[in-house]
Amino acid sequence: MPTNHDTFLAAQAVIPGGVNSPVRAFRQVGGEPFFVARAQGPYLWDVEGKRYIDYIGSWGPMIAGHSHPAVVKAVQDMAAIGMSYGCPNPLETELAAEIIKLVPSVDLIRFVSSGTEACLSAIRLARGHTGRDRILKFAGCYHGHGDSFLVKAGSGVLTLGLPNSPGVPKALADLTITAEFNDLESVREIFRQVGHELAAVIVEPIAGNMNMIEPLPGFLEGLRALCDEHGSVLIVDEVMTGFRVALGGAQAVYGITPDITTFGKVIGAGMPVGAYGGRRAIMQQIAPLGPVYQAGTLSGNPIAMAAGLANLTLIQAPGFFETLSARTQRLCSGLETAAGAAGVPLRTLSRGGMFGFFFTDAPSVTSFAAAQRCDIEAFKRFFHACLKRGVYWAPSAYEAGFTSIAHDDAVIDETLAVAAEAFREIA
Ligand code: KE4
Repeated sequence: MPTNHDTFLAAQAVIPGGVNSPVRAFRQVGGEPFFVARAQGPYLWDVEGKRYIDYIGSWGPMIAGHSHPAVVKAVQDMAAIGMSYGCPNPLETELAAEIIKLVPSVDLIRFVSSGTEACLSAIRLARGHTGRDRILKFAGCYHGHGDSFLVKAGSGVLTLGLPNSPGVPKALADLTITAEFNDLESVREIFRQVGHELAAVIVEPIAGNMNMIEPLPGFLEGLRALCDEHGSVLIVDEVMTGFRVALGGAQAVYGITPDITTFGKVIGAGMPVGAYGGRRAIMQQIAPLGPVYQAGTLSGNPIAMAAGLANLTLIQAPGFFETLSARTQRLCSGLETAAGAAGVPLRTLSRGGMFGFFFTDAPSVTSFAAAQRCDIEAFKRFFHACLKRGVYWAPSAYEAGFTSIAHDDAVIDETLAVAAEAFREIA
């Protein structure tokens, strides 16, 4: 039986860092990543046969649990009659209609193959629609690895401590202005100075790439008002929060109406899918209807569409989000209780099937700076103390966590028992 270490060495011989996405490399937490052999429900098994309770779920898509039978059947049935056509197929229309039904702000939607592609396409569309070049994002937020976004980005960029990525032309990076999440005054000031030049504001409605930080009351509403006042496009990046924090996404939770919404993860159920959609007046400018170009060989891939449709059917089951939310809340309150019993300061929060926890005694964490002041070393120790006991959190203090409907009460109880031991170990 191969070891994780040998598998990692083999991977490093042919793949940069041995991984196809940097955050998987355990660089922030230390140690070496394990390599997954198979997954089922809430569990991963590594190549050595060790089982983990998985709180990443492929970074969000696996909301119904790994290899849900309905999703697997949809993929198998579709694969048997075609893998990819490069021609339109009815499933694209079905999935588009399903998303539009669930997200009223979307009149038209275009499928792509990743969240990155969705976000960079949305920015291009906003720039084409307004004729403006500048965009505004928030420090610590992550919208994929498109050049315009690798400016004070979150997720893996933050994990690796890369303020900005080399290779992004300065002339392009200079067109990206960053403000502070939850600091509406910092946004107002930028609009005062260059509002007439801003093509778009792009925001994660719940920041999930600097750990998890919810919007303060009035923050998202303020962005909407400023965009209306200055003729800028409001892009709400729901790649992570879409169909994850609520059936209608974060925009349903906070009552915000984007001009464009980006999607990913859950709508593909683990298959490569992203999407961007929004108001007809904007979306109809996308080629071939309009002049803003965007294309993709595998966009609307039938297997990915079938998987996404199966996932969206599963999450519309009666009580799905009520059950998912209740279990995630129980996980978080149980973590706080266990940490408190060990004298470890911990704050948690959750919304639907998304959660975060911070090693801090601050009453709450509502900014990127506050997230960076938390005890990262304590997180690293806790991460490994849990990992060796079979519970797998995101290998970075700057990521959110994800539950699935397969994380039943017994799985939550097992997790909390492991966490209690881990908190005692690190106290
Ligand atoms: P992808 O290109 O990775 O499919 O999506 C980019 C993206 C866009 N917008 C938001 C809000 C996102 O969270 C992401 C990707 N999320 C990270 C996890 N924080 C993906 C994990 C990884 O990079 O390996």
